[in-house]
Amino acid sequence: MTTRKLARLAALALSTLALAAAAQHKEGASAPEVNYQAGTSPLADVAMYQSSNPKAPKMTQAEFDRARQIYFERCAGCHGVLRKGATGKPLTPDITLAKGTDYLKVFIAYGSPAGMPNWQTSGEMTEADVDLMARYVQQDPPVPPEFGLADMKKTWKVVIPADKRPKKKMNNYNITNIFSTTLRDAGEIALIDGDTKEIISIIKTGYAVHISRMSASGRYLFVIGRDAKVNMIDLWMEKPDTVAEIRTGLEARSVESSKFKGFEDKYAIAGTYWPPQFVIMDGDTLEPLKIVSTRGNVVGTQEYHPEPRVASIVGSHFKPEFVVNVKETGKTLMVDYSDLNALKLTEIGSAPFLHDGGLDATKRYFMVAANNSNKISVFDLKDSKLAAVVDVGKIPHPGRGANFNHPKYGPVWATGHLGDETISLIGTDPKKYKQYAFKEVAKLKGPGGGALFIKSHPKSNHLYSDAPLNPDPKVSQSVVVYDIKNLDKGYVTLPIAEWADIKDDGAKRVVQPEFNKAGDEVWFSVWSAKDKISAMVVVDDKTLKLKKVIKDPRLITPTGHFNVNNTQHDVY
Ligand code: DHE
Repeated sequence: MTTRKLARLAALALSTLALAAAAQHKEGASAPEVNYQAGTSPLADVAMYQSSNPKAPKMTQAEFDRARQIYFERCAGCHGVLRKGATGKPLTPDITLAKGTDYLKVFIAYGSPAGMPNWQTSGEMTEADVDLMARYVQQDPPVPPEFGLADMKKTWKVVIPADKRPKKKMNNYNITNIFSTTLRDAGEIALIDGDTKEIISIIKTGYAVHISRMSASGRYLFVIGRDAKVNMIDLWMEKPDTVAEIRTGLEARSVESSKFKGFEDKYAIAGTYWPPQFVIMDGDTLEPLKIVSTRGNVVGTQEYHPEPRVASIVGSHFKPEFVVNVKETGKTLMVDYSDLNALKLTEIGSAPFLHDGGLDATKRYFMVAANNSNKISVFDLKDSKLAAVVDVGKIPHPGRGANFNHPKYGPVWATGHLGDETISLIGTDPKKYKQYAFKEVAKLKGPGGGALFIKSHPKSNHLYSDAPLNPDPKVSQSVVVYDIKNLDKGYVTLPIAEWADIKDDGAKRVVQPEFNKAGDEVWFSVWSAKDKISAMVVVDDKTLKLKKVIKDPRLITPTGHFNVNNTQHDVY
């Protein structure tokens, strides 16, 4: 095809697609939103059967495998493992075959206003890659293997059996103030002593490790990698280390442990993106006990979804229940674990694209972002029911959110947004502040979109918000702080990356405010690529002045960091 013909076809294709896309997403997604959700998937390395469609353009096995790898590295995060569509559009052969190779090539090369990146013109894919991908998406989507009990058991290892573990704490660390820091691209965590700011140890974990959670007793730390590997780390050991590990699937993001009275440390749970399921495990050994699939029907349309991913999970303090959020179907499952053989599930629908969330200050209400629906769903964990669905800004992203007492509205929970500059405050006290309960009572203005995490602490008068995905480095390399008693005054900016005094040209994105146990320090990661220098920065919460920079060659790509006490007791 000549260049002119290609350009004409591009213009035609883009205008048609822009209309279709605009109908699907009211406004286009920005580059940071797309890049964030289109993260690489560990499924890229999983061998899959070449499922050719006889009507589709030919592909050799080598071409198919290469395209499949690119798909899982670049595309699956938005379009779904089975290409049924998630935050991106569906790409199944019934749709793609009708478009044809040339049309698809233009779309992939130039992108769309709805958020499809311009893979070729941005230089991220070659013309040959684009041709490969245009042919690939017309084949039947290959299905990754399931991962059942037998697969889990093959990967399950009890490194130190429960009866060989220490009977009491064997180290002198103040373990309640340890920070478990994700070293994302190293597949490790760093345990950092919150008192001395020294690294206690670096522990090997799963691929592109994601979050850490604590057992109810505060002894065991659970860490999950994107490859669904769970490490259970005993903080009582002389040198804390892994005592059990398991892979619970092929791709995952969430892990939690049972917190209800009488069930402390009894169970752990991991949710997986693939296969779409969760597994309840023995809290001492990680032995997999009960697997439950989350495939099902989407709230509202009631359409079947073959791969609804498990997003956040929280352990209820009110009942023997895990609260499991199923992303694409928009369903929250209250999983009663008091009898695993007669497992009782209360399924509550709210809005699709449930992602991350946290508890209110009383721990009775769970607030979860239905991110691409621009809503926060609120669940009452005492009565196991939906309390409200609250409209907020564009793509809420709270992490676990932040709780504080608002001078006028009483107790509120806050979320920032990936897609706009606002912070939404939602009232959480239906007794004393009934008129404000579960309503968006105020919006604070921040420096721009790209916010991921927000934090406060019962002992602090401050609210901190990061914006690591903001395109302006001045914004992504700093955090903003609000004085809770004077919210009208706006925010002050802390130049965290500048304080870290890193001499190279890394991205230095400042991510995740996290308090120490006492609530008088806030820790931040300064996150650069794995071949660049990163750091942790500690700020004095009272004075908002720099307290300490932790630099160490072992701190490779630090992102999330979890204070033991605050994670154990859900303080945020
Ligand atoms: Fe996360 C929490 C999924 C990208 C850092 N992330 C979560 C949770 C989910 C999730 C479902 C809630 C777990 C829970 O509470 O049980 N994250 C995803 C993705 O699907 C996404 C968008 C793309 C991907 O490919 O993984 C993604 N996340 C990121 C990042 O790029 C971040 C910024 C850096 C990193 O380490 O990968 C990141 N996610 C985090 C952190 C938390 C998290 C630090 C825990 C927040 C908390 O305070 O609990």
